[in-house]
Amino acid sequence: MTRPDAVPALPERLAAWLAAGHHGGMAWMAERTAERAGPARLWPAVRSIVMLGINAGPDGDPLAALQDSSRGAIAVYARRRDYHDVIKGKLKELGGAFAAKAGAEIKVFVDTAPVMEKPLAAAAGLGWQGKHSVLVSRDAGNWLLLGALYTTAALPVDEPEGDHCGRCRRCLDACPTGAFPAPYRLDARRCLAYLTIEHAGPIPEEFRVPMGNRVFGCDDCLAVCPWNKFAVATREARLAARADLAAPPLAELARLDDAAFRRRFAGTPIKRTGRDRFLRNVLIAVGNAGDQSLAGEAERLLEDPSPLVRGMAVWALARLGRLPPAPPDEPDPDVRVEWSRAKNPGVQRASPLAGAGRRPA
Ligand code: B12
Ligand code: SF4
Ligand code: SF4
Repeated sequence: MTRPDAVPALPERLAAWLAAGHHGGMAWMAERTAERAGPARLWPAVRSIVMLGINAGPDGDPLAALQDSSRGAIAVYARRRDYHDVIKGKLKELGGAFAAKAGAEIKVFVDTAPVMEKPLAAAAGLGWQGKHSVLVSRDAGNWLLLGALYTTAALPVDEPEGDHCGRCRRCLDACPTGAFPAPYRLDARRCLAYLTIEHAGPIPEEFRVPMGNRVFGCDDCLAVCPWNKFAVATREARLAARADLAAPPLAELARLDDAAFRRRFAGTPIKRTGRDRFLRNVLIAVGNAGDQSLAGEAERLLEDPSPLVRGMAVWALARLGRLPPAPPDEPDPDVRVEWSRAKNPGVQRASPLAGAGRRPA
């Protein structure tokens, strides 16, 4: 439990992150910033904040899927039912009982409003923000997922948790794309979680090879944290991992049309990207797999109605050394660029991120 004004530095820190452009294309992060950094601006009647963390720990090695390049690696949090629904249900239950007993008003949020959940959770004593910026708990490592309950009741506050990262920098060194310009700072534009989930267009070329077979999200910086030694698999039945999402074969994923995508990922966080963005990611993984038996999947997707998918099919086939002649009538300019890059690999396309955030020394 904490107070709405527990972290006075929030407006300044959020402003610095946005000013550096580290939010990339997440324009919604730059909207309602006063409310996001100031809980009392979001709801003037709020007097206390209860932060909740649910243990969503994996039941095995979270990075095991990276070892098999013929399969897609999906982040731990997305291999199961959408946590937003699960946590919101629990918050409503808890909040309803609390409101009735305390005679206070409540509002509950799980990413449904401008709220900065990690610093509030740290202020409420759930853990501390590690150098990868994610909340680390002494008990659950960095596998807690968070939710917030704002209330008009004046509650006693908890002590904030101190920083226990010490000299460790494993998460910073594990990042395959150098997304941390400094400890505690993340440049989302270089983060594979952002690029595979939030980013709408073609993934900038410099990140395609480092993506490997990650088709949705990334857990590398989380998985290496030594505090995970105290973590256990989630005991929440509604967050149990779905076996079919642990490491699905790329050949299977490459065949999903819109309806099959929605059927397969209904109720999971993966539905967020939509089929075309997901197939974009799958095709990059196909290119990186180096497996000629997957070339047929990419060839078929050269004819896909989505330019995003066609463009990545070109890239995948070029990487597999199986590029056919370019069609004379490609209508989409982005796909034409992919063809010309693939045919003239020496010509470097300027990255929109050139110079943005380097791997820390
Ligand atoms: C936007 C967002 C993203 C973006 C940007 C991530 C980011 N670090 O900001 C992207 C798409 C990249 C992303 C990725 C992931 N996300 Co996300 N994301 C969010 C979201 C919606 C907002 C985060 C935010 O406010 N960012 C703005 C920045 C400015 O805030 P900040 O990260 O706290 O930054 C702080 C530091 O810069 C710090 N700072 C600056 N200088 C200094 C100096 C010192 C000494 C210190 C201590 C701090 C400090 O001050 C800032 C304010 O606290 C939250 C949900 C929510 N509403 O809070 C989920 C959330 C953070 N995500 C979550 C998860 C699980 C992930 C992924 C693990 C998913 C995955 N496996 O692919 C990755 C992790 C990547 C990473 N290393 O962060 C969970 C994290 C749970 C936890 N234990 O903390 C959250 C809380 C969702 C939830 N409800 O559980 N995410
Ligand atoms: S989620 Fe992956 S890409 Fe993003 S910061 Fe962590 S290790 Fe780097
Ligand atoms: S890996 Fe090390 S530096 Fe990173 S959050 Fe964990 S303890 Fe902190």
